[in-house]
Amino acid sequence: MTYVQRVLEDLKQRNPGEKEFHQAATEILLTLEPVINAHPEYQKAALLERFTEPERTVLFRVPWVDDNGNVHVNKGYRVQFNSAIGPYKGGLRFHPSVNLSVIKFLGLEQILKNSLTGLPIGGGKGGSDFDPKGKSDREIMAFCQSFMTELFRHIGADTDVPAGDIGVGAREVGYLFGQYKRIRNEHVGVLTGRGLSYGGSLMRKEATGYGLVYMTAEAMKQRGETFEGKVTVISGSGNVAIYACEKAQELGAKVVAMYDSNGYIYDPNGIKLDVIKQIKEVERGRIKEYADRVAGATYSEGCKGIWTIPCEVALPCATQNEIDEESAKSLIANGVRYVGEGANMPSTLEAISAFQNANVIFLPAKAANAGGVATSALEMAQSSGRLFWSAEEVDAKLKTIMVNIYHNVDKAAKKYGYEGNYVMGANIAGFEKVAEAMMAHGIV
Ligand code: NDP
Ligand code: 2IT
Repeated sequence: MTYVQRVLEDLKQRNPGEKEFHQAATEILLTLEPVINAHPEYQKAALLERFTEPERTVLFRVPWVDDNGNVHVNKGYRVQFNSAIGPYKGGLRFHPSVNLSVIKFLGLEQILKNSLTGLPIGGGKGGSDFDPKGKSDREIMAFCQSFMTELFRHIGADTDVPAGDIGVGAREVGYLFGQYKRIRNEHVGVLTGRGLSYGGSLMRKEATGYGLVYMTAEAMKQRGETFEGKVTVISGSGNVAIYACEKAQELGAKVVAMYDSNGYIYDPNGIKLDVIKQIKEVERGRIKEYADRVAGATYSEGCKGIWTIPCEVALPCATQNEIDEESAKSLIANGVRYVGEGANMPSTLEAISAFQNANVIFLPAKAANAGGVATSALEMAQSSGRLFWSAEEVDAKLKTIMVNIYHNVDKAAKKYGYEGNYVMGANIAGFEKVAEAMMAHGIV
């Protein structure tokens, strides 16, 4: 058994039942063999054992009172995974499916993603099993205030800087920031994704979706292609999906389908994004309503069917494991050529293999969705400098970062003899910097 295989087996035994964490660790560790073989000193320093064990895991109780006076208790999490190259950085997810395994998989991915951005940010992730759906604004505020009343003691602008993720957007970040500021009496860049009136950055809202499309467009450019006229399917209809759709459409793509957790809409004439924004951003409604408002569009219950729609480009932007092997095979049979992951770990290990075996250009999440956290790091830079950059300036930096990540990943894959394997390229390119910093710090 190799060193990498042994670390993976030990990780599975020592973290029993954490299936999402096992999945992310498997995807990452097995691709690192070539780097590990080139650096025997890593094994001596137990580098992988340390890399896969969070530096700190905070678990806490979050009690809150609903509008009828009933008391609820949720679980709160913050996993401070790795601070070798910068303060812990990563989002907060509020969704009933959140558990320690989910937060650890997201945290592990975040370490390498943040490294790929080229900016000084370590990896962390947090959240709660709280379900924001159907809650009033006051209930959301009560929950966020209670969550921050514990979290504040663990974070800080130079320590750990959370942001949004599923279920945490501008409204939640606002309530979380308000409570942090009240408790600490400090107006600092302790959260990103803040509103523009209190230290946020222009383009942060758009950054993940735009960044995903910038990278996919760069992969197309290298092959003499563009988005123009390409039929595209985007899953989800939240922050990442909406702005991926906006930029893809701007570049000429024909986006024909999107979904929420209840079902998908198909619009052969091309999605009308203003209608999606009205339903999702303004009304916080269900995507089903799109089919009632737009002639020629249809709604189908359930999510999986979206992957049976023929398309050249698929951009999964909802959640983990939304594309399994069967869905991947259906996409391949229907002619998909580019898959860009906007969500974190949206493809199962089997789906990734299917795409790679079929020579689909597969851009893995930690590279393709890094635009969000990269722009968060730009927000941190603006906060520290007490500056405010224009939208054009931030967008230009975001584009440069995404194009650079693509080429760094491409080069890393080629360097180790795996041309076109962007999963290997992203893991290796992200890991090299973190490994170097961890070695420099000694056994800590
Ligand atoms: P949002 O909460 O804004 O949107 C999430 C979308 O995904 C909604 O349409 C939601 O549907 C759908 N969804 C969530 N869970 C499920 C599920 N189990 N099955 C089907 N659909 C589901 O989140 P974001 O857009 O911010 O995040 C989407 C993905 O992108 C996540 O994987 C996140 O980790 C990743 N990501 C986000 C970044 C960011 O900057 N926000 C940065 C990088 C990655 P419904 O409303 O019905 O729940
Ligand atoms: O998964 C992610 O990269 C995010 N949810 C964004 C994290 C951030 O700190 O902006």
